[in-house]
Amino acid sequence: MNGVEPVRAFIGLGSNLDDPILQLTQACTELASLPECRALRCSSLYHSAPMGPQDQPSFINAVATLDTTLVPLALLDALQAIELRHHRVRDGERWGPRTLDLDLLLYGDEVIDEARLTVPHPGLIEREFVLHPLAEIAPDLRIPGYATVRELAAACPMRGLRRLTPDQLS
Ligand code: A4P
Ligand code: MG
Repeated sequence: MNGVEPVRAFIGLGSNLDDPILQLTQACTELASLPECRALRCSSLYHSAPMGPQDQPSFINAVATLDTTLVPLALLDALQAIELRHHRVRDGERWGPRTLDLDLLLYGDEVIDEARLTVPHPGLIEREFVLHPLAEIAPDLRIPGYATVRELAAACPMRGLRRLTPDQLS
């Protein structure tokens, strides 16, 4: 990383196509080798019911954290480049199935409202498949404008969310 002070960012990972467990495992490795980034942790993988259209496979979700000197839009570019390498197709269906979705959940305590980027991610505070993995790796984190992750997760129903056990990963 360069001389700029790094910022801690949190990334939400999701997949429900083409071997989702492998998609997420590989994506965590790719996040770890991004330039100007130092990967810190990836949560366990979680099995979740689809939010949005129900005629699609269930999802695998996780949250990863890294320290970075990339500015937010450069980090978003890097995340979208990884999505493309995973053959992510955007066909216009909102919340439709995808090989890999990488959402920038938090970038330090910055609040960003730009055409291409909203941070904190708007779904963060109500999605069980984001809050519970995030609570596993950063329970004391305070979401700008809200509460701690621990408090938000405690108030968020599981809606069938399950942490995958080691034998389910192989
Ligand atoms: N964008 C703005 N802010 C951000 C941000 N913080 N992080 C813009 C990432 N992107 C951000 O995203 C559309 C545009 O959002 C991007 O071009 C970027 O400039 P996209 O990835 O192309 O489209 P999308 O993901 O289909 O749209 P959306 O509304 O972001 O969907 P979500 O919120 O990502 O939800 N069910 C389960 N169980 N688990 C899931 O992970 N995911 C979704 C998608 C639906 N149902 C799910 C899950
Ligand atoms: Mg997305």
